[in-house]
Amino acid sequence: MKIKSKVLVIAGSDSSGGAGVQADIKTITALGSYAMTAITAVTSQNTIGINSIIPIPTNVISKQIEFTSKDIKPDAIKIGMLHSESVIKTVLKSLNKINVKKIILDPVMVAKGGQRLVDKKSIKTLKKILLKKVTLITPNIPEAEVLSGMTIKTIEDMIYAAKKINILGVKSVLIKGGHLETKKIHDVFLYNNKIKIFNSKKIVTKNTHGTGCTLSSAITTFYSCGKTLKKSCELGINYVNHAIMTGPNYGKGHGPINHINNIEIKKRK
Ligand code: PXL
Repeated sequence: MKIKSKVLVIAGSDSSGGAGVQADIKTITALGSYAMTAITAVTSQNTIGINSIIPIPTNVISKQIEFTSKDIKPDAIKIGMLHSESVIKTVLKSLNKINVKKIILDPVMVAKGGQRLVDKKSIKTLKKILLKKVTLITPNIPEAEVLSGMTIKTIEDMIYAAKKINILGVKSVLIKGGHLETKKIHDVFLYNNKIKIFNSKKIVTKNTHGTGCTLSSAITTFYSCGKTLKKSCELGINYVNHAIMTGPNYGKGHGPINHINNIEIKKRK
């Protein structure tokens, strides 16, 4: 199989392999592209919870981004866990040096088990300086509430919040509706002042660890290959839904999803 594109991931490591950089590499690889990484922090965790988070020094983060990209230029960048203000500032500085246009940000705030992955100050900084650099942001409902400063209970609220986040300077917004108590899942996509709602079946399972990381990586990969952002979101959502449906049911807590579902689907044909 020929490699279709190159994607740089700036994110944290998840030792359990279901989320973070591990989910990103698996997703990008399963979708036929080449993954590179800049690790921001190392977490020790399993499907039940997080044991520790060790930050990587900011000069090491910038070296990973700049030294790698100088040699192999990424077609797109996916950003995940940025746990502190200094990390956000460092990442922005490096992004300004490498001139890559397609940047997707998953504004990671808390893990599935409820533990905080970033400090409070960093969210303010992310809103203030990083969003202007970003092509698409992919918050879930709690993250969209923090970013927009409003409570979200309905699809109309999601649309209003997307508009509020758009005004902060980010070009497009995909708010994931999985946390709302609706029959189906509705993901709200705002781009060029237009709204598109993606509807999916709700899959009842506790095994959803890493869905956010996986979705943003899948979207970045499709987008890096030249698909439109709207099509990339549609294909990314589809990929994650299949990954949830075929999850391996590992661990005693929130287990991982099946990143190689794409390969499986092709084999069956
Ligand atoms: O899913 C959010 C997330 C992102 N990044 C890292 C994580 C997690 C959740 O556990 O560990 C490194």
